[in-house]
Amino acid sequence: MRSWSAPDVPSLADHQLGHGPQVRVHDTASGGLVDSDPSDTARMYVCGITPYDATHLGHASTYLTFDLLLRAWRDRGLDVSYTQNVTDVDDPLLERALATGVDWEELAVRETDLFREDMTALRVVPPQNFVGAVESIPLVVGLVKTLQERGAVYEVDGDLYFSVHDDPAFGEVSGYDDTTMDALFAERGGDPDRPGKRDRLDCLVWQAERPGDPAWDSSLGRGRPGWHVECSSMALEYLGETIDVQGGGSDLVFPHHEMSASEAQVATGKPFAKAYVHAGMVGYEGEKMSKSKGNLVLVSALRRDGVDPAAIRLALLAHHYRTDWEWMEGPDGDLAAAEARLAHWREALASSSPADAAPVVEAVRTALASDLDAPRALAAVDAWATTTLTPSSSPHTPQHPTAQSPTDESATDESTTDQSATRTVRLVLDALLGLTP
Ligand code: 5CA
Ligand code: ZN
Repeated sequence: MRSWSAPDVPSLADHQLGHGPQVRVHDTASGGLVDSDPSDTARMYVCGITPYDATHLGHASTYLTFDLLLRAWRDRGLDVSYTQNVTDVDDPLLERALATGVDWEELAVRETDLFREDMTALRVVPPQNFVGAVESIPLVVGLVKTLQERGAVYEVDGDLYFSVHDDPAFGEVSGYDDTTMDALFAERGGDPDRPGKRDRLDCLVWQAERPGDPAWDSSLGRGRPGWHVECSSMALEYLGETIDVQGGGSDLVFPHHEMSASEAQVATGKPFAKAYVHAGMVGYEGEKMSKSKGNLVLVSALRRDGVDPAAIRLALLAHHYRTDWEWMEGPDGDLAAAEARLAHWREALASSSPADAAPVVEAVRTALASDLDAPRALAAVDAWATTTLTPSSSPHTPQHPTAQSPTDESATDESTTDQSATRTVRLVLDALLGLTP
């Protein structure tokens, strides 16, 4: 399906600032930091939305995490091949459509459109492949057939199940014990108690048509895809075997990422991903922000209220991606803090005697390459702004009265004095943090 329009991402290397360091990210499977430094192209699959309600701040925070990774990789000098799905047919979407009397396809189209608008407003770089589940049914069927050939699929009353223990590595993504897996499987859409299953954890890959549900003809019979196999089939199709990063929120570690990795591994005989990267959960009013609970702060609602999208982006980046945190409102809340921070930066960026930018370039790059430490990167910009605005601090470089505009292409030496320092800080903010204050 159509992706969204790409923000312009400048290259620091094009401005004589070289490339950033090797990027390290936390891998859930190994429990530690891994070097993610493919030789030329980094391949990333990020689990996309189920479009039955608009983008909330939890979704936005997860997609910003992978936006930072993409920007850090590009700054490193890599090309990035990025695929993201849209689960445009699944139980929660169909249930919401039924409950609200809306056609499920219309609901999916409407919410996906809103998601695109939100991502555009937040300056999130779009995936090259933004792919719906419905349009991927042939891919799912192909993968299920391969799994059948491997003897890893069986039937229960017309539905097809993947036998998870056909993957010797099953369990290695989450590292969870059997009890935890069983509980989470039941909680997150699985059916451990269904009679006829060989193992409680085996997951549905093809669901035979149910009365009233949408279904498609296929060589597997008339029906619709299971959830996990949707993501493994798309990742294999668009990115190939052993991708660099499989990403999503931490609520997807099990069963979703465990199952999709095992499906791909049984099909290919190779590891699914080199790193499984998970963003922490954003909470609100004491609980995980979620469409099913309805405790949402929507990006679109904030935008409608006139909130600057840069402030939303900054508020989310102020939390390290791996921590769970809660969105707070009011004068001491997240948005107010981000707005104050932006105002401070804007004041510094307007100063005629900016502080040296070199430490900002170095600190932001180092912070992002160290497991996407955005809070540390933002602190480096704060420090620059404070130094710039402190009259008694070390002598700032002299002003050059003709190089005022950050878009003035005539000034080419970015690393030296005066307004080129401002220009360099703007470049770093734009290229690495997606902020154009
Ligand atoms: N369509 C599936 C993935 S294939 C899905 O989980 N959709 S979703 O709409 O429920 O979530 C979209 C993305 O946002 C997922 O990566 C999910 O892990 C992440 N997410 C959902 N809720 C939160 C939250 N409260 N905080 C952070 N990330 C979240
Ligand atoms: Zn997924």
